[in-house]
Amino acid sequence: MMMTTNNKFLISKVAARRVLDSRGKPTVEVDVITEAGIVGRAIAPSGASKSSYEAIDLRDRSRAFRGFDVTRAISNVNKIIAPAITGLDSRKQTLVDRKICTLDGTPNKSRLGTNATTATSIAVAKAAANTLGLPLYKYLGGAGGTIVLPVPLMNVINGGVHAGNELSFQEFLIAPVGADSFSEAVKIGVEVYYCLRDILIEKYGKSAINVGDEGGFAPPLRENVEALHILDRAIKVAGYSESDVYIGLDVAASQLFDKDQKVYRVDDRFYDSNELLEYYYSLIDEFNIRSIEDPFEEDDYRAFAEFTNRVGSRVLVIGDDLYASNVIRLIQGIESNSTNAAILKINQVGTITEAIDFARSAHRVGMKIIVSHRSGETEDNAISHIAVALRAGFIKAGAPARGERVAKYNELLRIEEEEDTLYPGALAYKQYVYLSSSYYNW
Ligand code: 2PG
Ligand code: MG
Repeated sequence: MMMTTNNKFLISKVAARRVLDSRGKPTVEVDVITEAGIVGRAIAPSGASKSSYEAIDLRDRSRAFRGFDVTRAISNVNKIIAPAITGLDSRKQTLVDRKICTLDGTPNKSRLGTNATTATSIAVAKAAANTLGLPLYKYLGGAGGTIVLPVPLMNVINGGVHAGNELSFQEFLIAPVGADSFSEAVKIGVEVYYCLRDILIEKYGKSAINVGDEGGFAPPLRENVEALHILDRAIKVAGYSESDVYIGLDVAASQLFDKDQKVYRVDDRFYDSNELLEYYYSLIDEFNIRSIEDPFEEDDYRAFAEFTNRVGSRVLVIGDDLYASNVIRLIQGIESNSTNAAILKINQVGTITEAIDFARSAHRVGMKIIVSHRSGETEDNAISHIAVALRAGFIKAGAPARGERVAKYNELLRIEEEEDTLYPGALAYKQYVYLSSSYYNW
């Protein structure tokens, strides 16, 4: 006998549209509406320094928007995904995501496009959360227990492919760990950002405070060390010590790697991976660097492992392009002890379920997870909720400036108003501290 169901959580409509991201590029926004008439809306971000192993962001390659239009991805949502998930229970995230993966049928979402699948997957989660009347972080993270707010890794000096300057490292970040709360961490981050601004103007003039894609300054510097000295000074001038503010780097080394010559071009010099290791050791000796993301190109698990073995007790060695939020690549990293931390970007893999599987697998072996934005972002603040839901302890969301970046930090300030919140500060960096011993809702 057929059961009739009157379930307000059933997906009644899925609709995609073209909106713009922070670089003015088209991207996919998806609305998922439940039978209750409640909407979940999400927008796909997009990267510039991408891993070869990440899911494919589908672009039209037509003349419109100079090849960046997303009409194919939009039509994939409206014509392929929508009919397949309409009628499913929005709370069954795993089922919905599995369906999307099956429809795509490729290992890297190259048929439907990760822009189509990511926006849909997140919109489904939001629709279920909104229908339940819960904030997304509670819905995904399970009710009850202390809310762990993440340490913000704020990218205050931009280089690499995110800026029009000569700096080879892509990101120079600050982590305000010596705060008692997330809001105090934001205050510290902003104060350092202001001081950095003043120092840059004083040293190089007003053009030095033009900003890059992630809201950090993009000064006309050529040497990474120079940027680190300035950052160090800004932290001190703002009145903070080494235990208050840690420094982080995202080298994005795949961008600096010459595959034929097997060398990295850094500050106009060439390094093989052993020389690069030595270079990093000297930087870590001189500066208060506590995290380095992608210090080597995306296939060099061995160099990552050697680096982690040597500095891992003091520094987070983070795999971003290395793993591309992909569990298969993560397993290889775990087996070779390549890193002690990993970046999580949902659109690198294409659905929330796969992203959470990745985070769980990393947490299970004591690897830290840093939930991350992309350089092309929007007002969507889902990653703030996901960082809290996962008890990740870290979020990387750009400078404390520019609307699409502060949208993430502002949402965390709102979440902080809940009772029983914890800001882990330096504890988040400690090995063997599991902020993530939480459970998930499905
Ligand atoms: C990174 C990211 C975000 P993109 O490399 O970590 O900062 O950059 O989104 O361009 O890949
Ligand atoms: Mg990176």
